[in-house]
Amino acid sequence: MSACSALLNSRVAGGCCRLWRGVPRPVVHFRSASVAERGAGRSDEELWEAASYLPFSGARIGSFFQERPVLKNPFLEDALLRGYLRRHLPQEAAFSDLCAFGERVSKEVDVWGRECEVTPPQLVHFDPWGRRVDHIETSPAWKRMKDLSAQEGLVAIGYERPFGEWSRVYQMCKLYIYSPSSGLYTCPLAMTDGAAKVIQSVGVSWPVDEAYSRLTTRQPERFWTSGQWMTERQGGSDVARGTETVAVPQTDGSYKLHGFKWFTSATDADMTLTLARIQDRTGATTPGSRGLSLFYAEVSRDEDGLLKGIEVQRLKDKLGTRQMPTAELLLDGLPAHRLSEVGRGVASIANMLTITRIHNSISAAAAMRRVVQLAGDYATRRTAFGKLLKDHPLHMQTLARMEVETRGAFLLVMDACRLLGREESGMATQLDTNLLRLLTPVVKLYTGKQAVAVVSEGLESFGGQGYIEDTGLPGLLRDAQVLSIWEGTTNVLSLDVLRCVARSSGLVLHAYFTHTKSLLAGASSVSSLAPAVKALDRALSELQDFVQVAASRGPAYLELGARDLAYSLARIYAGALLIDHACWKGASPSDTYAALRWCEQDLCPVANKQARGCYDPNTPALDAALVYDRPTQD
Ligand code: MFK
Repeated sequence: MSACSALLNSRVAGGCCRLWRGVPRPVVHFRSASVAERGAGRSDEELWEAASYLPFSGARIGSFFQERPVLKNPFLEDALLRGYLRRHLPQEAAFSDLCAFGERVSKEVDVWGRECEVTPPQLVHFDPWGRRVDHIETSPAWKRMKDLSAQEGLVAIGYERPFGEWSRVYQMCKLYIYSPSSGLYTCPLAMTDGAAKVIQSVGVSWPVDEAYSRLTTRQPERFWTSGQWMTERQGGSDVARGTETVAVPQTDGSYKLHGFKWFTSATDADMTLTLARIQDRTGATTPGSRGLSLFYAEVSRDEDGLLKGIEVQRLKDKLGTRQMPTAELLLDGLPAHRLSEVGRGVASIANMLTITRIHNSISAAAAMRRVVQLAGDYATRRTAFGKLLKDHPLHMQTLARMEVETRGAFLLVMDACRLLGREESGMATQLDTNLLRLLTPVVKLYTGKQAVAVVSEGLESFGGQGYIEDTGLPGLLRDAQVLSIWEGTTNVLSLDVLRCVARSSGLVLHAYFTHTKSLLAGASSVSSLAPAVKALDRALSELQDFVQVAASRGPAYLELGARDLAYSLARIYAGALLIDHACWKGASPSDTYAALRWCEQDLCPVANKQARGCYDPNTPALDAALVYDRPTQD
């Protein structure tokens, strides 16, 4: 008997009858009764009437509706975040602010974030009378995000420094709570923070004193955001060779910029920092990095409402980050001021890159945290195979693995924030400074990759609903994908790691080994952590061996190992941070468990791959042959 006829029979047998007598029958496509069913004594008529009790029809859609995952206060829900702050920043003011902000994010701001997603920005090129206007229209929610960012001090805190060396940690904790609900407003905030940092480093004086005060204000009506226009048509990684924009000196000492910026994020900014090559009297420029200088420009309109020196060519059609306007810009005489010494553009904008890369890492850890929180909540609501998801051990194992990744990412990025805060408050030792230089690219590249993997796994934990656009879940994955791309791709940052090792003559690695060992020192007597400490000790010595061997080989060898080296640095350092946190007197059993689980993975892939000859001289040719392997002609 088919499932359908079984259902019919049970209904009819149960005698629970509400017949369609006297009303037109609904149009139901129902197969004719089989001989066996007729034999069971039911006429076609009876079967037809029974069909009307099917719970699904034009009038009824069934009574079961899956409960949605609920976003609760992301501060109160986050045991590691609260534990970390209790340990390092036990200030009532910080706690109550983060708690109140978390409440606001879950109750109010998250809805705005969704509004930003469903109301993406539009470019209006012309007014109704044909005049060019180049207006980027953003949603009301996007504008509310700007006001909120000022009021909550999301940039300002980094400059007010209310908690001394821990101010950056406090600021970034706020951004961590905010990021997945921000409708990507964290992107303009990252660049705004970076611009304020650059201005501070070159000196807060005319012509950027007003800009600095606006970037760091808490007054919404004064608050400015900044762009970071670095990418041109030739690409965004090799900035030194790819920048064609020229700066034409003016008699008053200012410049006019002419060029084409190919990928400008959050283009509704009030100002920007950008790179260009200064033309001499003959129109010649200096090629390469030495030819680049850093410029400050305001985005403003003339009395006719036209953008001064800028044409917005078009908005980008992106996989994600659709909430935010990203544009191609023609700079056609944009008035600008030089901020760096001539030819020191890249070095000067590097301060901005440090800040934006840390913001990027915060967004990555926050995306992981958000999907883990939602998936955990959903597991308490959805039943499958007779029990809630939370009671399925395999499901909980998957969520626990995501949680371990999230904890590692959180501690990695918080440590970079801790070091940044120490540097900015004048507390940093040389070791701190060296460690920050090394960790910034490592943390950014590692968390960017983790975020994509964890968020993707998180979507799967919702089953098909994770793939449904208006649940808001797919947007998390789309927005995570950019985190490993912008602000330096994984490989570009891996090479940055090599470069900072070489430029510091290995001092950044010395700082790394010294600090990692000091993190482990307190754990040697903690028996519950012994397997993790042992694994980490072994990985550390493997890493040291790799560094020694690699130093005696050529640059090609190091380049091939660069990505695995960066991953090893990240995994070992995160393991040490998890162990260190688990040793804290306020730590929970889950802190210990997370450290143990983290340290079960391959902590030093660069050593394992080296042992398998992955960086040997014949490898590049074999890799290329594999990539371009094509069918041979028969
Ligand atoms: C939610 C988060 C949102 C985040 C905001 C997203 C907004 C998206 C906007 C963008 O995507 S903007 C584009 C971002 N672009 C990049 O991140 C560029 C990626 N490429 C690199 O990072 C290259 O490594 C780099 C352009 C820096 C290479 O340029 P060069 O000129 O070949 O660098 P070089 O010669 O190694 O260094 C020049 C100087 O800069 C040196 O100083 P010195 O001359 O004093 O020695 C370097 O030490 C310094 N430098 C380079 N990278 C540095 C650095 N200093 C500190 N930190 C660094 N990372």
